[in-house]
Amino acid sequence: MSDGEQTGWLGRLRRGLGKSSDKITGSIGSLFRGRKLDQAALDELEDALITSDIGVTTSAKLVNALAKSKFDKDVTDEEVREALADEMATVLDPVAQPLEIGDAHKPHVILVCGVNGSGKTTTIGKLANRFKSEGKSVMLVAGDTFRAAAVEQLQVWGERSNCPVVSGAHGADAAGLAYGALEQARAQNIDVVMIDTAGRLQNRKDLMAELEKVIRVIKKLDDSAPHTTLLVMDSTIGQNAHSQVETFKEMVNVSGLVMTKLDGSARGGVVIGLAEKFALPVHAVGVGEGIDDLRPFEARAFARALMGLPAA
Ligand SMILES: Nc1nc2c(ncn2[C@@H]2O[C@H](COP(=O)(O)OP(=O)(O)OP(=O)(O)O)[C@@H](O)[C@H]2O)c(=O)[nH]1
Ligand SMILES: [Mg+2]
Repeated sequence: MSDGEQTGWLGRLRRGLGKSSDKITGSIGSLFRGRKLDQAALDELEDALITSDIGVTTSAKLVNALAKSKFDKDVTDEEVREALADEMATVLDPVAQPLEIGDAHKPHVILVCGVNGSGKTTTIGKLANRFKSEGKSVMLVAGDTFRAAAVEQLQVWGERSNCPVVSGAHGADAAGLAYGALEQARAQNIDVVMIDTAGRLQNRKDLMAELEKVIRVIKKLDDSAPHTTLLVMDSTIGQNAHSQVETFKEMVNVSGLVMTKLDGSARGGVVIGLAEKFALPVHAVGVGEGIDDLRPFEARAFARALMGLPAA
């Protein structure tokens, strides 16, 4: 691995995925020490993938694909990892879609939802910084009006990225706040409006209703808004991610995912299962708490990092 790769984005991704990768490659390594890829080996490999949060269906698919090319052959641990990385990249490739902000809508409204602590506010801060560096004007809306710390946290990110933050009085109606902000953004010719929302537990019907109301109300100003509805997911939750996506999809028209906390998560494999099950675009991944720690999701780089392989 070159120095540039160590310190660059791929190096960070590799370090970030280190725990997930150690978990999977550790089991593959112990399975394939001078061994034929027979049925027993395939079964054990499938189990190892399932326990790495890749999911039952996807693990079976990956193992079947591997069996096609390598069954009954002597394989090394590295060959298995290379072949799996290729298969994973094939699953991930269709969902690896960077978040594009076109010129079609001004402002382009991004609604950001997800359960408590998933990384919504942090992701908004990181995205704001990215959009600003691309020369766009950005407005942030503190839609979590109940938690004072939530507003302050967004304000800190607003200062860091030099973006105005619209907030309301404590307990103010989030939908009304979003409506007012959108009016302001139009008057000021703002390019991108990002609406932060309160952490929504799946069983909190009132909070879900609030989210629906925000959408209903902003549609009164622009019936095509929100143009992007991001679901921010904490990747450390593993398989629970599936039920979270399902619940949010029922409530709002989720247009894409951001997977956070891939650094330090041992459960990064979940991204592969989600890709296969929901086929939702994965716009970006969070690999740290800093302003630059949000990266476009790259299928091949991710798959290889997860398999502990150097970038191809
Ligand atoms: N390591 C790491 N930490 C992250 C990442 N994204 C967010 N965090 C941290 O996760 C914690 C929660 O992030 P927030 O952005 O406050 O999450 P939230 O979804 O806005 O939370 P609520 O507003 O309480 O619902 C914070 O300590 C963040 O710094 C990431 O990609 N990696
Ligand atoms: Mg928040």
